[in-house]
Amino acid sequence: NASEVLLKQYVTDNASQHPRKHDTFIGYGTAGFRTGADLLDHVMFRVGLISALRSKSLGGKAIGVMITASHNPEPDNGVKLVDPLGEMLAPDWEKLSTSLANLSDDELPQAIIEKLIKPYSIDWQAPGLVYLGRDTRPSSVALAKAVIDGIACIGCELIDFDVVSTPIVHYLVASRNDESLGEPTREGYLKKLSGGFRRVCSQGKEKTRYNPTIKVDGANGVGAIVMKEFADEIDSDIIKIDIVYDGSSGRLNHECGADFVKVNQTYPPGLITPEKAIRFISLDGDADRVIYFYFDSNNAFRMLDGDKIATLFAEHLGGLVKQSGLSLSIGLVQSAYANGSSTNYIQDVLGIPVSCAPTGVKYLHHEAMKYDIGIYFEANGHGTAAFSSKSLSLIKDAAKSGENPATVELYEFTNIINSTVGDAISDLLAVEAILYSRDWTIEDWDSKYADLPNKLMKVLVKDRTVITTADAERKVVTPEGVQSKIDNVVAKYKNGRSFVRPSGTEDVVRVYAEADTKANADKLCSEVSAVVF
Ligand code: NG1
Ligand code: ZN
Repeated sequence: NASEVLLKQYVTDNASQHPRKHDTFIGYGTAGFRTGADLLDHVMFRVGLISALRSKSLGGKAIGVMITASHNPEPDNGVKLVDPLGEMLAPDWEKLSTSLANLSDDELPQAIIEKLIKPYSIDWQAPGLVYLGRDTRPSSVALAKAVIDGIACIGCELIDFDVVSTPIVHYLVASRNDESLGEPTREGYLKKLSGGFRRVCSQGKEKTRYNPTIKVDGANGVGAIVMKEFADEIDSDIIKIDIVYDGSSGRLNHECGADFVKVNQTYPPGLITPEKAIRFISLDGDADRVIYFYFDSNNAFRMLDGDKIATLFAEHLGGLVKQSGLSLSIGLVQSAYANGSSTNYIQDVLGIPVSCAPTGVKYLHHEAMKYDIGIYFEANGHGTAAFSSKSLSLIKDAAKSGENPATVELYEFTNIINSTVGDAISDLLAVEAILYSRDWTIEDWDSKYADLPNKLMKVLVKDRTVITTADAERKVVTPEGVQSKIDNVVAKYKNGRSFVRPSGTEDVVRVYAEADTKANADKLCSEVSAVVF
């Protein structure tokens, strides 16, 4: 029909501005499309098309597009789509995105009709809305232009938020589609989180242990920019925020940031004088991951990762729920990378149920939604507490009278916490508010349980897809026989645990091991790698 002919003509004309210049296969993985920035121009144009049509297929609801390669090196880039509730893209559209991204320019126009317009009965001339954001990578500017061209080709409203963190894009999309979540502007985000934080941190009696000074490692990325906005918004009597790796000189994620600290289990080398008694906080390149660290009285480096943050959230929010007398279920979701000690602490000491989901926050988020308050974190510092709409309205109503301080505080945590997705700065504010509320030092927090020494290795293989797993990635299914060999090796180690899985974001296989000592964890990790490869 005429409308289809017209659309095909538009796609043909505009795609020629963003031709597919190579035939490297690029798939929509756990973090969207992610690879070298120079391979992505045509993918971005197509993502523009897809995002506009996704919005139109959902009656014009806002859809998000975020251009970033997160913690990966600066020359990489990537893009992911955000669905209307602020959640990750629906799985069928992930598959469609992969298939459309890898077609030739000639095949594309007809495929848009056959794979999107017809099966989803999309009126491509109906209204649509896309929210666009990008990180600070130099390549993100041109790649954003390609997305914009794709959106314009379909004809769809676009709001471009320029340089912004990934979690802000999730918040903006979610609040645009559900106004009870807050005002759908950057200002609205800042005001909601900082307001809750300020109110919690000006309550209660004088603090004797909590030290309101923090040093934030912005990974030389957008996190530094957003953190600066919060520092301007929050009175320095409440918290003193010093930002380092703010992007003024060093390269993005280079020897700094949350991934560097977590993977190397050390502090960024540029922090020349490790100061005692200060909390250091490393964000990643798009500000959705956060890792705490400090130097203890012996000047030893101590790291508090996503598992430590998750347990702190669980302990505090769990306590507030009890004190408020509200009937709300609370649970915690981890991935296989969670430290065994954290799992034991949450289950045995806190008495809060724990479940394990496959790597990737979308799986954790999904599992967390089974609770009224579902806390989930990856060990690498990506996570949040997801409040169900039932819990949000219950807490809000109960807090109105102001009678029970625990209920009021719980309500304020629903403002501080970006419930749509892991958000480094929101998590940081929540951790600080909890430490303040409990009048804890970072040592107090750290002393709750001791991490088992662990090791994470990357192994380069010819074809990582030969390894398949089950049981939330904790057991190898193929190649056959590998799992029993791993079991035999693990059995030799005290507190030993190890697993192997193909990465969803890099062309490597990851091997994880933990054991009673660091030397044993390292040894177990090498032994398991040797068994597999
Ligand atoms: P892969 O590459 O699938 O291991 C990594 C992280 C995930 C998640 C994704 C998305 C580890 C071990 N894996 O996934 O937790 O954050 O990247 O960014 O940290
Ligand atoms: Zn990230």
